[in-house]
Amino acid sequence: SSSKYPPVAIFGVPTDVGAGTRGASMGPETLRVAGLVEALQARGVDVQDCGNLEGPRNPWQAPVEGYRHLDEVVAWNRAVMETSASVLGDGRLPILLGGDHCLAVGSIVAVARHCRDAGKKLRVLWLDAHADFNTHDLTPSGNVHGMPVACLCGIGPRALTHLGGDAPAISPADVRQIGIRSVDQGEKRLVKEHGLDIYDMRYIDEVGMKRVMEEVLEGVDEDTHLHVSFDVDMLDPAIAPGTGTRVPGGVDYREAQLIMEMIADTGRLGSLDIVEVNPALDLRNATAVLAVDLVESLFGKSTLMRD
Ligand code: 6HN
Ligand code: MN
Ligand code: MN
Ligand code: MN
Repeated sequence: SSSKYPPVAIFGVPTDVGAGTRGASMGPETLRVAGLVEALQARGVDVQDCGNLEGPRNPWQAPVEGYRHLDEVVAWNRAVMETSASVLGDGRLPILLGGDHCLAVGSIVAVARHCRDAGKKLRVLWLDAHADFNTHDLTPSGNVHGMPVACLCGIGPRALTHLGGDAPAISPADVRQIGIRSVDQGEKRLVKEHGLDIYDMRYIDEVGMKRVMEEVLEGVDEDTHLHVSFDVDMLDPAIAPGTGTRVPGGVDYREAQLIMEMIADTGRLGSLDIVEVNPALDLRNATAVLAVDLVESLFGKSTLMRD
């Protein structure tokens, strides 16, 4: 095909076991209804839809030792890791349709191993209102979707930190976080201690998204694999109301487009999570439709006259 992108495989992960609000489990189907597959095909991308993974139901329990539903979270993440690994092994670019953000543990563990085997440098772009760097004793909620970055960096329950065998899967130096505006108090201390690179909303306001993305993408070369973990709550709730942990003052439409277009320009996108789409909280599927629009830009659709 004419696409500069590798073939893609999408898979749905219909669960909200890691979240504090029910409904992200309906995310995969709502992204399909919004036309994700057709949008990618219109970009010339070869798309395979692997359907949805299966896993335990949401038991909706209070935290146990600081975690809600840890066994269920681990079961879903194991399935995600296996699927992502097999998609990468097939030479396809995995797109995870969440589901809540705890699922990024499985997806990034698989990507990190793939990069090690292929001798590639991994860079994780974490698009989110939240740092997702909590631990069982810092978390205000016990919800594991607030912990995946910490788990990937080796801080968390052994079942998640060692999901892929060895730990840590990644280093804080591999991560760039964009859109952050809600970090819990203890979490903030831990983030600073580990030197996480956070491009928060204040910084975005001050220097502008263009410079933010230049800094985020600095050093990306032909040996880099970019993993984009897109929590739709990065977006301002006015344009993306369909998500469980809305925080005012988010990334606006043009800023979001610029993020995606500048990532597309690198040609190094290797894997993608689209998480926290919650149709039960949405208005006429606006959030999924916007997510699809942004994915088109991530795959090279541009409003520029020059192409
Ligand atoms: N997300 N920091 C809060 C918590 O409960 O740990 C919110 C986390 C939200 C997580 O949106 O992926
Ligand atoms: Mn998140
Ligand atoms: Mn979030
Ligand atoms: Mn703005």
